[in-house]
Amino acid sequence: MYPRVILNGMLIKKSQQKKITSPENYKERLFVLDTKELKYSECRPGRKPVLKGSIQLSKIKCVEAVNSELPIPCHYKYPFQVYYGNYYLYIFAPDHTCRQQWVTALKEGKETE
Ligand code: 4IP
Repeated sequence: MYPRVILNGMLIKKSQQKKITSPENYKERLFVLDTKELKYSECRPGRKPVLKGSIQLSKIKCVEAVNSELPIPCHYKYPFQVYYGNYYLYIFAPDHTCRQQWVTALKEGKETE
């Protein structure tokens, strides 16, 4: 069966710093959640989105909103985390409602996958 898109939108992600030499940076990405995967792509005006990463829902262990006391160094201020494999992917939503939508959709997607 083909995957069905559940939710999509522009969010900001923190680099996962998978290597010791990886930089810490924050990039705006188009996130697409479907019934199988969470994918993120780079979008540039006049170009097709370029896929940068994907996480199978079956690999996701936990999804939670993050309450941080620390200043948030990007312009979207509502973080949530996706824990999968050995990594934490930090994603920032523009508002509380949007964050809640993503957290709920990811939890439901993970359960029904
Ligand atoms: C990259 O920095 C981007 O932030 C990548 O994000 C990120 O990959 C890389 O982290 C990080 O080194 P530069 O663009 O300055 O090279 P994106 O793939 O969205 O472009 P992740 O793993 O977060 O997708 P490492 O740890 O994978 O190198």
